[in-house]
Amino acid sequence: QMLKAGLRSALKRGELSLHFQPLVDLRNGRVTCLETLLRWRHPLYGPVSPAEFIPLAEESGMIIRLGEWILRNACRAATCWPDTVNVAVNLSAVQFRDPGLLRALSETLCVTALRPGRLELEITESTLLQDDPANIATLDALRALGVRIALDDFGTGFSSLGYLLRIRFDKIKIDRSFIAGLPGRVESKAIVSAVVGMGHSLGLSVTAEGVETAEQLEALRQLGCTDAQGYLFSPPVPAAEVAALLWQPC
Ligand code: G
Ligand code: G
Ligand code: MN
Ligand code: NA
Repeated sequence: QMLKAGLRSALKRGELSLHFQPLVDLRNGRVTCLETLLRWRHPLYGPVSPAEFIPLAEESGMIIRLGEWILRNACRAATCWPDTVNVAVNLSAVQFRDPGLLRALSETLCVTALRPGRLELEITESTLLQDDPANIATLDALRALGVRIALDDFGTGFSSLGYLLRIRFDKIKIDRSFIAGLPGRVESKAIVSAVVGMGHSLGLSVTAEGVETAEQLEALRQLGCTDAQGYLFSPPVPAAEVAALLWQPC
């Protein structure tokens, strides 16, 4: 419809931009990574959520070109940050299944000269939903490039435990619906505690998403979570404001 047509010209007209939200190390308050979140300011409708327009871009196939644009600009931005700070990029399911992904990715790493270990690709459980051998091959090939893989929105899909058996992820990101119940709700605490324990036993770092209160943060510290992300630390900010975040530990 209207949005779909608008999306095609949005890139050309400069209506799309990248915001970055920090992940903070719970031991020392340092920013370990920034997650890239796409923003679209439509000339008539104002800000449109990626939750609304990414599915449209997937339907039209435009997500491939858009995804490459996001990757390139995110990697380019990260080259201006300290080498200890990684950049995370969300991969849509359509991008993940695209046979051109690996080539586009190695090209991006080459052109931007970003150290591959600084790029974290966030893949949701639902992307891996079909137990397809091709998924394993893709994940293996991505890891062979030297990039890191994070399992995003953990706990909201259905399939990831089996994948944890066969794939080396680097990070688990616990979905914010589990964090919302902290510190009071015993079920939330039990689940977060179990995921943190499992993650650490597997040698993975564990990030809590959607941390909004000091009480949640304290609970996550006690549970041994590796790092945290959420409005308590910072909303997603434009690239120009990242420097201020990096110089002001939480
Ligand atoms: O930023 P929030 O900002 O409202 O994002 C909403 C949803 O859109 C989240 O599920 C987020 O992962 C997804 N999203 C945001 N930016 C991107 C992006 O660059 N690529 C993909 N594939 N998804 C994104
Ligand atoms: O699906 P993914 O985790 O990639 O999406 C990140 C989404 O979470 C974005 O929409 C981002 O704006 C949103 N977000 C980031 N921090 C918080 C928070 O503290 N609370 C809530 N409710 N949403 C958040
Ligand atoms: Mn994400
Ligand atoms: Na998430």
